[in-house]
Amino acid sequence: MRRFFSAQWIGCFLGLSLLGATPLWAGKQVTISQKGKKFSEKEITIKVGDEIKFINDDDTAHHLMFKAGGKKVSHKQPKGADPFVHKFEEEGKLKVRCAIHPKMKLKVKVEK
Ligand SMILES: [Cu+2]
Repeated sequence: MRRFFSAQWIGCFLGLSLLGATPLWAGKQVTISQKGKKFSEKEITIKVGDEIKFINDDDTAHHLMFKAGGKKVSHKQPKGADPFVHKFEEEGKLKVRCAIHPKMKLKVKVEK
């Protein structure tokens, strides 16, 4: 019987990690900034497992609000606050809004 984890495979994975390649199973990270009371994109498409890093580049506070994977996310981000990173684990469409500025909207499509 052939073993699934052959020495070649292990060698290959080790080689990739040594080269600093992104492992196939790791999601990517997309940065969205908030400036001029707008998100830097109107809509984005990401994959399940990807993360969005929200940055507040404004002179004012923002308050991120969205529903992803059946959970409500509410994150206040004052001026100069640390970035907020969220990992999207489920497929679907959602809207990210700001509780303070109703005109701010970002459509997010999470694909498999
Ligand atoms: Cu805002």
